[in-house]
Amino acid sequence: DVNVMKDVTLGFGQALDKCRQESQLTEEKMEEFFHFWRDDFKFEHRELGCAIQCMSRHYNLLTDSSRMHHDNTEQFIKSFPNGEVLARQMVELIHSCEKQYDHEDDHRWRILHVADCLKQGCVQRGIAPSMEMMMTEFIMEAE
Ligand code: B8M
Repeated sequence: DVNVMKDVTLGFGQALDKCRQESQLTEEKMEEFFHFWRDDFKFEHRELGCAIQCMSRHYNLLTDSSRMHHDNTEQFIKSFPNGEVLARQMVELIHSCEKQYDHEDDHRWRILHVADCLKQGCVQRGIAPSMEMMMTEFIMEAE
């Protein structure tokens, strides 16, 4: 549900600061990770693919071939409140997105397309958090 995705996004987003430098993702290209859920967010900077790769590695969610590590990703999602309700669905969604872009040899571009595909899949399934929810929670956590 949307609350689970909100928590997973904020948890995953914690790694953005660590990954900014190595990915060269400037604040202009992405201020905070939760902007991912904005309606008008554009998946066009390879630097974002670099950042997501770095962030996924930080949580040990990638295999040696820079594909999703299924078990670790399932456990990661389950580590959030009610995560068990979405974990399998998310892993399946990400995997189907990966298959769609398997021809892309550049890991960063592929990961960027997979992230876009994941977002669209979440929107279709009604589990995408609204920007209002994301911002409210983000501000509450900062206080
Ligand atoms: C891994 C679940 C994190 C969900 C957090 C919200 C959005 C994050 C997008 C990252 C997309 C992960 C794509 C990595 C797949 C590599 O082929």
